[in-house]
Amino acid sequence: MGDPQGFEMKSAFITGITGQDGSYLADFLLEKGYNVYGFVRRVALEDERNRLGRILHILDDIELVPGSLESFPSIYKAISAVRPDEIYHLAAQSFVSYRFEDEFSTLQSNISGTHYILSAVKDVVPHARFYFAASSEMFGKASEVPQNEDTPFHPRSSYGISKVAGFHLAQNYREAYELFACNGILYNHESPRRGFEFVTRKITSHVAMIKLGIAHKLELGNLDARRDWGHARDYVRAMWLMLQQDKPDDYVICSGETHSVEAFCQKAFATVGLDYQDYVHTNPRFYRPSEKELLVGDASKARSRLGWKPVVRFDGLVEDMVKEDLKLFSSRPDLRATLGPIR
Ligand code: NDP
Ligand code: GDR
Repeated sequence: MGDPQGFEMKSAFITGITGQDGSYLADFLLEKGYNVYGFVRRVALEDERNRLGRILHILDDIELVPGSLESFPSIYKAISAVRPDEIYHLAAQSFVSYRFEDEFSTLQSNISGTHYILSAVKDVVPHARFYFAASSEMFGKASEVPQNEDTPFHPRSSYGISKVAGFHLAQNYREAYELFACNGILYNHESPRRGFEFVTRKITSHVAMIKLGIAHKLELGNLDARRDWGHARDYVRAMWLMLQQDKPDDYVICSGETHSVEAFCQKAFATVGLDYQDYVHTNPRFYRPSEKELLVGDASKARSRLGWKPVVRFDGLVEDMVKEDLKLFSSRPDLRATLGPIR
């Protein structure tokens, strides 16, 4: 597709565009002048308000293509119709669950979905550039701290295993078929668009609801668990930078510092003038099996090769999330009822 001056606009195909990262990436690419296409489940198109909430503001500027990660024909058809220059494969079952019943769907969607997309890209647009959303969960029982691109993988959840498989699929398509395929090994990144089941958003949504008097306590699992947290807006910029290089490669993207869940609570409650100790309780239901290893990354390679570094630091992230949740729950107190039991 071209613009009136004859400048060739690039097209980007994003799987997972309805999620946190996909929505920020779409904002970012639109600002750069891309034609943006999003691969979405058909049910999402029938329930815009609930399922397209993160991209409602850009619906007129993007094109949505229906399909599912479980269906190779739908993926092949979508990529053939769009013929994108860049593919960002972000769709996945992304919650790290240790529950047995989640194992099958996580492995099935995440591994086969990635395989189907790579295979379609190889056949239809072999010169396109491909990004795979890999994860720090691949390091799992990490053998060193901090982790970098050379740290061996030792995943401890079906989610982590599915991401290791996706990582190797992308690497193999790069080596065997010369696809321009990159893996971004991203550590936790959060934002006001984060799903409510993840710990940061669980905390900030409760801080807002408690401040507004529509909730009275917050139940969490392990308060000593530590994470390397950054802002999603910074991390989608890294995805794009990877695909603009001369050669495809793999990169760790992280803040390089860790904070505990308790520190996140302390900061989030303090932002609205409350003491977290008055509201936070632990519940064994939210504990996970052993999390002894410290996941913290070393993004030196991204810094030197991509010129990437995060702009938003821990305090700014927490404040942004609390501020936006206060606005959200002030205007929509009914949302509390729709949240259900947050994991
Ligand atoms: P979200 O959970 O917010 O979004 C996941 C997206 O995947 C949604 O758009 C969802 O669609 C889509 N999806 C899930 N299953 C299917 C399916 N079967 N068919 C089609 N679409 C599907 O995740 P994030 O935005 O936070 O993360 C993006 C990617 O980055 C994921 O792959 C995640 O594993 C990975 N990642 C995330 C990190 C983080 O800290 N955020 C860190 C490292 C990696 P729907 O809305 O219809 O459910
Ligand atoms: P994570 O994110 O598993 O790291 O996966 P999550 O926010 O779910 O957990 C972070 C840490 O908080 C501890 N925790 C709790 N977690 C949740 N969800 N609920 C609780 O009540 C609670 N209490 C304590 C957890 O034990 C954990 O240590 C995210 C996802 O985005 C993945 O897709 C991504 O790959 C990784 O980050 C990097």
